[in-house]
Amino acid sequence: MSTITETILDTTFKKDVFNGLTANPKYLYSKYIYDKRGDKLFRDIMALDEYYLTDSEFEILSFHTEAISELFRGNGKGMDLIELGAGDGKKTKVLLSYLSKNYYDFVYKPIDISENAIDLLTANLQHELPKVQVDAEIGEYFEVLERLKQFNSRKKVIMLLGSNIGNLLHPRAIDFLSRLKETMNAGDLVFMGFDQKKDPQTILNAYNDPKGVTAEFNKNLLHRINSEMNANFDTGKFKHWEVYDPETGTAKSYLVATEKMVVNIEALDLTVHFDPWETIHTEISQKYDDKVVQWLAEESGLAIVTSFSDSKNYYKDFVFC
Ligand code: AVI
Repeated sequence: MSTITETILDTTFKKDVFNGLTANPKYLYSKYIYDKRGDKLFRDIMALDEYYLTDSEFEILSFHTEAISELFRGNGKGMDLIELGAGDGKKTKVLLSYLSKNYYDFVYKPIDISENAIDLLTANLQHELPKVQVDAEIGEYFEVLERLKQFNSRKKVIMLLGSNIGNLLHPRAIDFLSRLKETMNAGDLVFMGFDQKKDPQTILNAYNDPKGVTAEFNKNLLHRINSEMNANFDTGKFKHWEVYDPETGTAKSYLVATEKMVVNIEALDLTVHFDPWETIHTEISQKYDDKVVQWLAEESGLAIVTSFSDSKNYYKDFVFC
């Protein structure tokens, strides 16, 4: 890479886009989908009938509120409920409401990379659950995890809902879980959602809805590059494509160029050539079974305490210590 290029690539986002679009095959990281428009599209996805994950986890949290809250009870000094990737908090509110009504001494610490998501959530909680003490943080999980190490006197429960872990390949998931483990003291817990392997058609439908919301969500990567890096992607000439491998449990999203194209990304001083039907790999959404979760836990030094599933066995929340 020349010195001029290094000067231009002054943010991680720019570096990642440069590396991904000059690679063969091309790729972009799904974490960059989430700007204000991406957050809104994800909320729309969560409201889709086909996207069963939200309802399945909502059912688990609603049916097992008491048992889950009992596991969360503090050690007399209260508890910090730290939610990574808090989103809109719809599911978490079930637990927060129970915890606050049943006199649990706790602080809710939602952490999200999106300032917009945190602002919306904080305002909503102030309105709907004013008694809950909220201490929100904006940041990347790994950055924030380092800071979490200092919360060592009260019990910590680290929550990651929505099968967000599924957007990481297994080695990165193990790295992530290991770093979580490093931030934990005796008595601390992790409460984490894992979308389960199921009828492959159900999974494909969830990631390729007929209204095209997921397609628009995926293409938001290109919209963001257009608006933030002065690029000229014609998003209508890319097709959202989803595949699911029932053997590995990996769902993969692509954007496929439907014709030969030349795209200029001014801020990167980069011209990108697409052959017809060339792909950009954009996201993985891993689906799990018990053996894989057990393996991930063992590799990360975590132990499974228990798990909760919905009535269709579509989804599981695991508790680790
Ligand atoms: C945020 N994440 C867990 C979602 C998922 O299911 O992988 C993102 C998403 N991608 C397409 N639809 C939803």
